[in-house]
Amino acid sequence: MTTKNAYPVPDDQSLEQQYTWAKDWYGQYEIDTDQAIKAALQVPVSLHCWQADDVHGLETHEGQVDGGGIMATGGYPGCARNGDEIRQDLSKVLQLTPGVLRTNIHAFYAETGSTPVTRDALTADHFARWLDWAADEKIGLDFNTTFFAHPLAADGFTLSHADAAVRDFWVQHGIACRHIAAAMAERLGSPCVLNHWIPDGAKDSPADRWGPRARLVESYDRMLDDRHGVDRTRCVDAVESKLFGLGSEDYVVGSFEFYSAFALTRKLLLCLDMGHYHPTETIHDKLSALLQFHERLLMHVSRPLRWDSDHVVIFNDDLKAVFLEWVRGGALDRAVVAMDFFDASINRIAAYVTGARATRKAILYALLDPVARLQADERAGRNAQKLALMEEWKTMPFEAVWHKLCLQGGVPPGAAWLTDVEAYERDVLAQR
Ligand code: RNT
Ligand code: ZN
Repeated sequence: MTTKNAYPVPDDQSLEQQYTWAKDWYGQYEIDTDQAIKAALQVPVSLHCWQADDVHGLETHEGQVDGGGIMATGGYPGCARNGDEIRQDLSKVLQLTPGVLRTNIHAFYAETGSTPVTRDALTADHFARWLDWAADEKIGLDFNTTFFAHPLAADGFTLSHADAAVRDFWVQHGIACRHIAAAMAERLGSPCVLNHWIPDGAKDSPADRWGPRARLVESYDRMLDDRHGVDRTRCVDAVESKLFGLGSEDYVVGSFEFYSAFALTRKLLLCLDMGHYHPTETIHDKLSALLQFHERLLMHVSRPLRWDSDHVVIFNDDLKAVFLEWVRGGALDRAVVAMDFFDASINRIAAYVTGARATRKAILYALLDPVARLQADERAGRNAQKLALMEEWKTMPFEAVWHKLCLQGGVPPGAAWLTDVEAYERDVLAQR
């Protein structure tokens, strides 16, 4: 063991020895750990930009309007205050997280200088700095319409609003964002997923659940009309459902049923956020059902704690179950993975890295699963053997393979990345 810092990791030689042993052990079950590492590193994970600044956005000139139930709690020092600081933080996260990463930005992270630009008039020029940064980092960008934190969203309705003028503003925002997403894809040479989430809903006992949903269909259809000339191979529209939110406890217009049917009929990507269901409901069982009909699914990797709390993602049973499902169905290439959480109560960079590394870890864990063996046992009625093997798998020498993935991905193994984050906190965050 080297103990040159507070977060010791085994030396390179011990790591190599451990890996050789683990490789052999998994190999006896016909699992190729080298292959698993290679495949796990290649799955793109889209890093959300909004953990860096507690989902504030950059529209300072318009004045911040809260709303939509999106609120990071906590007051840990070091919050990013502008686009440059957010990008600086994200670059640090990219350095400490293994594998292919992208970055996911929200429309209200536009940088329009001293000229206020309304959301329906945004263009790719307002994201020039993001584009330059992404090109520099050699990563792709994903994008999101921002239908919250705005005076025209303050009464809880946007695309489904009863007032046609309000709906129209948001439709125009959607169209503007679709053009921006296509431009991002063109510039960076990789399709851009444009996710749409709206806060629309009612706190209590709506007398009309039908009108808003009918209007929502109509608004989206206008927004997604191909006559706007948006190239769908570049801008990949996704829609995200939700069960309830702060201020929309009784009724959410864009519910799961609404969007599953809508996405299917309009050939859109359906987005499943891990925190958007009943408190005891998890998403892994939904995959094999939805994927009979959908080509791909977008996942918002998040962690609900008693409610849609957006806690930092950790390597827990829910996360493992989700990626195991993708792998057991031979469908990992149909998963579109994006992170969505925000915690302002701890070091924000550590929050990012913890969540992103946990996500990559769960992908690797799933790729080391003895799927063929488990499924053969099940077919043969050897269910006790199947269950016992699933249990044994939880204590296989996974750690050694994870360390190896980190080394191959060019990032520190173990907890050593915390040394970097602590230095960054001292030198950068504490100076803000
Ligand atoms: C809200 C959705 C949505 C947002 C981001 C900021 O409940 O999860 O994805 O978290 O768009
Ligand atoms: Zn989400």
